[in-house]
Amino acid sequence: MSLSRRLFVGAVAASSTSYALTAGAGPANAASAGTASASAAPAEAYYRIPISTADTPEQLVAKAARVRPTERQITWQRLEKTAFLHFGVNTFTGLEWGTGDEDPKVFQPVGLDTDQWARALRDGGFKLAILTVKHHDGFVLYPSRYTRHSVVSSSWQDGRGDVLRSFADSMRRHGIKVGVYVSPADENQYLHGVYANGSARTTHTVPTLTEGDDRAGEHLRTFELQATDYGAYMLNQLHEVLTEYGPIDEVWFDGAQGRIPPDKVERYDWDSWYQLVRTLAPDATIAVSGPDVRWVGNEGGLAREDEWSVVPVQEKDYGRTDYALHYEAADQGSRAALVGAQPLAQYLQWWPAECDVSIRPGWFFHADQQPKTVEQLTDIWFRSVGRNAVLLLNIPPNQQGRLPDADVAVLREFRERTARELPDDLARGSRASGDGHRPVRAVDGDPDTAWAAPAPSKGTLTLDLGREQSVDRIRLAEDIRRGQQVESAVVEARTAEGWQQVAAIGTIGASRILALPTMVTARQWRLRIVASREAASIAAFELHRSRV
Ligand code: FUL
Repeated sequence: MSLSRRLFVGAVAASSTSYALTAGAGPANAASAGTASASAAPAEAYYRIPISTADTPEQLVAKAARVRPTERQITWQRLEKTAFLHFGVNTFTGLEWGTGDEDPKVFQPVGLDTDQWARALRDGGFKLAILTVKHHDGFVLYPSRYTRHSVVSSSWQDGRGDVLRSFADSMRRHGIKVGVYVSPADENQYLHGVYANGSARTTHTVPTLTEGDDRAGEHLRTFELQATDYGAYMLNQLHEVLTEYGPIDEVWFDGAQGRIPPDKVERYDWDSWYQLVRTLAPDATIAVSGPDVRWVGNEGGLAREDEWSVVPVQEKDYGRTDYALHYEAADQGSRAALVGAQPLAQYLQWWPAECDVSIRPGWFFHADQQPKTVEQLTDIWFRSVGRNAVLLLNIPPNQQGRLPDADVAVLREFRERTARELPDDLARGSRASGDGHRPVRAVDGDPDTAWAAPAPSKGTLTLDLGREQSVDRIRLAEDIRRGQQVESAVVEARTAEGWQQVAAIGTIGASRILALPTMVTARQWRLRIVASREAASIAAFELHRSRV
């Protein structure tokens, strides 16, 4: 049954029926899909487009050119730098993957200070932070009604502690959006609960009221969803998190299994989980094992030089978006990649890359490890934010429940350093000319306006800075509301010898930041589109002289 035809029950059921997760099957795509969903939201009409082995290479690229991000993906992409906080029983046992059998009393963050986390992240320039509400060990950082393997069984704060509450309140007070990591793998539920217990997928009412449930008697909106026993456990926890700690802006479903034996893996109820998230947290991107955000394919925080946001995908399990090419493939989106993926791919989808990496060697805090240097973080920033991806940097709280001073200092210096990499934009407000429409819109500093190149694989945008300027950093951006189109471009500067090429690139996407090998001094600069799918829309052509 398609998601859009699942019915909600409860007081507001009627208003929920227009929901459709696979929004790409909208009117514009229906003809080729043959799977039209009349309820798809118009804003998401091009989020994914079906393809088949019958498509010619030209048809494939024409479809890729028509794929567009959703509003929530655009909002997410503009965050640029997001933070991860791995915190839980592992913080106290020294493990990276817990056993599921930890004594909850090991969890003793006696100096928990989430305001300190929030100040450090704000001062580091982070706009969203994701907390490991539950890692693979299954220990839960808020008092869930569905397990005792949580903060309630710790003597810390006499079992009345709630890290998620404290975290969410602090982040919001400091203007930082809240994200949650809820691990599908759950070793405690595997050992002592319902994980992979062989239960059938049946209809569950969510939330499922527990004995003495404080919500009993309330006018509660409920959902009838297909799930196994463990799938329902996840749904009930997601319901708690999304309704009692929201608004939530990113839900991170990891793909790893922890220590659970590979033959004991649950078949996760992705369709029901996604449906609940979409309904209760409509602005949240569902990341990694999810349809909105793609894991870049490594844990070093590094995007490909040419990183595509339009990629071939297949649907697995109960509706999980998966790569059609291997997740580590060096090329996920060029014309050749689209053709290469054809045997497995079902759709071309806007599935942008998120680059996760830890500031320390481990994801969890270990006293003997040190944070990366500002140099290392800046290199990662060039290769993530500067390559059409969002950076997700993990800063693990220590056993006190604080971010270590050394890491906090590095975060602040990292922010100052990236500001010095791209100080004042020397191209802002310069005289812009060129073919196509409104060249001035590439230099007005507004990400929502763009120069429109005249035709596919054509267009030259020339800037006259009024006087010679020395430049060693360039930032380019496509208006991704018009998709990702540029496949090849060059930047040139007019010197005494005439126009000289200073950089040649493949993709641009939401942001492409270039560090030139040497300073180039010129009054006139131009961007030439060499190859593109549809006509390019360039929202930013920035020139900087770094102060590093
Ligand atoms: C991985 C997990 O296994 C690690 O523990 C960590 O949470 C990382 C971000 O994702 O898949």
